[in-house]
Amino acid sequence: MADDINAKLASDGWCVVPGVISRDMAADAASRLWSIARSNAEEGYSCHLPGLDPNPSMVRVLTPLQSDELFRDLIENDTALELASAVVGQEVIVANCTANIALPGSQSMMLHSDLAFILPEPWLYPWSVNVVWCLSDVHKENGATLYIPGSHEWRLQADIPENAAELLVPFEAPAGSIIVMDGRLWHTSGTNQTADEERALLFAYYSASFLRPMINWTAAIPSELQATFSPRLRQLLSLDVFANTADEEADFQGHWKGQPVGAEQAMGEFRGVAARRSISPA
Ligand SMILES: O=C(O)CCC(=O)C(=O)O
Repeated sequence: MADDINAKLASDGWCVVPGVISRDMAADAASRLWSIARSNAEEGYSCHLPGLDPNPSMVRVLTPLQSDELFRDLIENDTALELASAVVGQEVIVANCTANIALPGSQSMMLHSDLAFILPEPWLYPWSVNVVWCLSDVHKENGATLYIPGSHEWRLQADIPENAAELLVPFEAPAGSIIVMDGRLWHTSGTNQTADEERALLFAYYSASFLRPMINWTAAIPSELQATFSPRLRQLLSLDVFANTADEEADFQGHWKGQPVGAEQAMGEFRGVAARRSISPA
């Protein structure tokens, strides 16, 4: 990744990378979100979360990964993963993945940082990162996400100034870009003041692998679907047995039940230790 992008991420806590996917692909992804929202509604799940949004003009799609391969490709996208690792460290996992379509009339949710959702204060290190896929053009008038410059340096809730709401500025980017946002950056959704623009964003939220994700992917994704996933996607979603263990350590540990050597050798070794125990009980 270009040095200037990494330097900007480290100093400002965010960067925009344009053209990661084409405008057509972004538009296709946005229309697939609508299909997912529809199937979730058919199953009885509303895409309005009254605890988060002041009105139903924000359409929240909570299951992109489970519902469509395109979003699984985006979560594994090389550019996204490279930037996520540049913020968080080499081993990242997926903490959550959801999308918000802000329709005209949608309004701001509460100010928050994404790291605060998964880790209590103090927020000392950039242990999470949101890669925000712009599936439409995003600008102030159509409800661009608003952030507070420098807020990734706030360590405690008490550091939030009283005039925080006055400090918000929009992330603006063309469809097909990603906005990479340090998990400590305080932000909120904007207000969509346009007559007819839909602002669609996919939030691919990654964290360091020692933090528990917001979703237990093993429980959320049907096992037949999990069986089709690549090794990298399985690792990103923590689907395999080892968790909270660096890759190399998992290699030393063999199988989670022990070293896989076969019953004959394992029983021979076991009889050896059991016999020693009977001679000299611990
Ligand atoms: O939709 C947005 O612009 C921001 C959404 C957000 O931060 C969230 O849903 O946690």
